[in-house]
Amino acid sequence: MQKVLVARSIFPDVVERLREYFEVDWNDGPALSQDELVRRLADKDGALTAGDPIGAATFAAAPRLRVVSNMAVGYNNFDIAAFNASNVLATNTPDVLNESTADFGWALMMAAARRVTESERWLRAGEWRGWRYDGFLGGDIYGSTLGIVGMGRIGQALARRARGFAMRVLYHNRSRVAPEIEAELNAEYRSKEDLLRQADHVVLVLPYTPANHHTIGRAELALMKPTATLTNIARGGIVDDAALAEALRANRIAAAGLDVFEGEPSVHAALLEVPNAVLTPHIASASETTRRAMANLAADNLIAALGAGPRAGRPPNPINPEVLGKA
Ligand code: 8YV
Repeated sequence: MQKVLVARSIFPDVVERLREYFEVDWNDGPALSQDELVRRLADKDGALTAGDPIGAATFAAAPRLRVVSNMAVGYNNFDIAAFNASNVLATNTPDVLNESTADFGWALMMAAARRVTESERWLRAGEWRGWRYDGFLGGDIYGSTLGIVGMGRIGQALARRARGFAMRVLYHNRSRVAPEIEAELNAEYRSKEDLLRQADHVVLVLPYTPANHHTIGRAELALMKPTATLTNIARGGIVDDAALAEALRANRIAAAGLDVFEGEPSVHAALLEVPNAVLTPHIASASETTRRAMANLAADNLIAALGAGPRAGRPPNPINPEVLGKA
């Protein structure tokens, strides 16, 4: 029987599905250290990960490994060149999280603009003495300008929701999306700089790549309106968190909504101190339904890539399909 490692705590019934086909080594606890992960992969044919770093060092120590299935759409934890060099298939879980992640982007953006968590902390601290005309004044969402950086599937789901708020939608992306999608979303392409200058609410939904490191840093924050908000539901490292904390502290922008951080689960100390940041622990895809769909899709990919189940040999979401059949 083939052996697989489930490197993370996931829904037990999904692990049971895997047990129908494989001998499963399940790490139902905190994330494994890199050494422990490599050690436990040594005799495995496949693995299910969620953000765990996988690259050349893993493959050197795991000669049987044929597939690593990431329970995430983002796969910046995978060194794809190393996967290709070792003929290991990488898979991810796109699409099933688009709508929940877009919902959460809106939740963060609205909470930041209308100071939801800041005013709640104040209320809970017993500071509320009565209504005031100027209590926690924020910025409007309705009728404002939304700027989406990264117009992939999640960016488009975000844009679709803007219609109900009568927003103007600007976007920036590596390349323009098809004219019919621009027309459907009523979205206008801008350079990153123009988008930052013009948007009232900027939302980041682009993948992390070395080229996107600190796409938003001191210079970019300086372009934004002092009344603007910045929301990051993409990846830590896309924003320079130290520069952002400084901009928030000095009120150079109004507020931020952040679900991802450089070096998470650590959060930059200065971000923890500023009142105008809404901070959540990487939960944008975390609706019950969506996380179940992601876990099941990650299992489908693993089962199919190892030649089992109804889609044997045809995993639904190969990232590097060129290695299929080579292992
Ligand atoms: C994952 C995410 O749950 O899919 C992604 O890229 O950011 C999240 O939905 C997380 O990355 C764990 O793998």
